Amino acid sequence: MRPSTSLAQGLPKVYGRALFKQDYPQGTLKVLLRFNGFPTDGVPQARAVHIHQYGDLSQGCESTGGHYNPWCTPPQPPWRLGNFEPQEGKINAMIESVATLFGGLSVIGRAVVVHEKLDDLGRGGDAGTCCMETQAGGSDVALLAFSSPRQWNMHQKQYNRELRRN
Ligand SMILES: [Cu+2]
Repeated sequence: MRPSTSLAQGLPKVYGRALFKQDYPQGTLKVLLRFNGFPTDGVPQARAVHIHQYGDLSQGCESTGGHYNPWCTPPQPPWRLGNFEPQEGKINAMIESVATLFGGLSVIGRAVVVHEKLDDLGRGGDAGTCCMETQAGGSDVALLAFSSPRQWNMHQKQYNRELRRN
């Protein structure tokens, strides 16, 4: 994860990793989010983390397109990874997702976006173009690519260590 190139001045720059693990096509997809660089002063702002359609980071959030939504009316859209509130400038979270790393609907090659604000779960209108709307003000982007199990194992250990500390 690195700051979007179209990030407005004065917005926090977020770094870190979004790691996805799914052992077989019907298996549960686990997502490990480890980000830092959020403001540590004031009330923490929850952030929406989404999967966007294109893994094109050339123009930051803008070139990642809308939300990756391969199904028309899913009960739980796979692009919505959730809202996360930073603690002491960090997000350290493990979730399960209905997205998949297998087959034609795989999210590999797409983008993970950390938005400046939280996702109001559709109450604010069509979130499909959130890069172009108010949430777009600040976002940080990452490309979903294959990696060896080393990354997952290392970050899972760090995740567990931080959980124990809090
Ligand atoms: Cu989004």
